[in-house]
Amino acid sequence: MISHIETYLVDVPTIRPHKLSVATMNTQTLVLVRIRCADGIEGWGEGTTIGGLAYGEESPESIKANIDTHIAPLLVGMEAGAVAKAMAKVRKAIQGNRFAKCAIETALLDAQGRRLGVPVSELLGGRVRDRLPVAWTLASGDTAKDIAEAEKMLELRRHRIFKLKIGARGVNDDVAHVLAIKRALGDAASVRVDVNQAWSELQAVRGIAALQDGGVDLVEQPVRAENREAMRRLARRFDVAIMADEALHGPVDAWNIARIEGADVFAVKIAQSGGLVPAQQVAAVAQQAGIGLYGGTMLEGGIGTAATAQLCATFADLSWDTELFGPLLLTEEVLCEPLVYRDFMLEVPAGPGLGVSIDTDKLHRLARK
Ligand code: MUC
Ligand code: MG
Repeated sequence: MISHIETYLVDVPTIRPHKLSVATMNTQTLVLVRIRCADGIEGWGEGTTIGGLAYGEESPESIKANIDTHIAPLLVGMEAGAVAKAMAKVRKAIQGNRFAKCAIETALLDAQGRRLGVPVSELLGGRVRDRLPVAWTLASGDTAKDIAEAEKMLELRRHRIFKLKIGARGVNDDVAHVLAIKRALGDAASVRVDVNQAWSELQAVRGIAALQDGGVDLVEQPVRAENREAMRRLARRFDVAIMADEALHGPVDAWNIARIEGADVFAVKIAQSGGLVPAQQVAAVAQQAGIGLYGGTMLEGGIGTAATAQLCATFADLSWDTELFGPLLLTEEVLCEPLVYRDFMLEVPAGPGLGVSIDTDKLHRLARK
């Protein structure tokens, strides 16, 4: 039986400013959920977002408040092992709030995996891989600093895929910045960009043409999420891969984008999709439609990152890798044992549930009072 649901906000400074077109992050606020069950088992989940309300329509505070006030009371007293039943109740009673739902579903699956002695990947059908390639985001805002950072990552054998955050400056300045980095790194690295919706369609046509010529491999969410027709036209016009991110709020969006051939690649995000199971459905739509998969992040800490890793481990085809580097951008760790990044890969935890354990003393010290 589900007996208690607790939520925590944890403000963690980033290792350097992280500049996106929509926000500059100096701290990240982790939203963590603990579900305690009457059989003594507990599960952890995460529903972390980016930049307050700058990125999505849920804020850390709204996620916490809506779990505490509206979702937890629906679940307390329900059978803890009946995860699908619990989530069906939540999805029927609660509109939207996908990040909150993701945190809850993750915690229930973590608890159930522990109960059964299997990793969450096995509850999702079983893993086909134990290691995931991990991209790093260059977003210091300075070309020379970004090049030095990328070179360090290559030398450490931590990352050889780099995603550049653009869209805050003019198109020409952004293109010059990206191409300088691509020239410096050469064929040793895959260079990709994320515009975070900042371009008009005309700016996108100009920007993508230059990026494609310069050897960039992928362009993420160049235009507004709602502008699916523009995404379709860009995907048809260019050979370089066009990826949908903010446009994907779960399986129905995935279906509607796939139907019009509105992207070449989907960034699969568990929180944006509303949980691990809907995210798996997003991936299923993509695979049936011949759309490539990429394991996306909301710059979560270790819990959300482990959860996405458990899901990505079940994807038969993960042609565009992952960006599960969230914990590496943060100055504090809430896991007892950090996730293992080695040889350009993240190792998918092998233990029961998410395969990670939480340092609760540290969490209580760091949590917002
Ligand atoms: C996004 O839009 O993809 C993921 C990596 C990163 O640096 O920012 C995010 C959000
Ligand atoms: Mg993105």
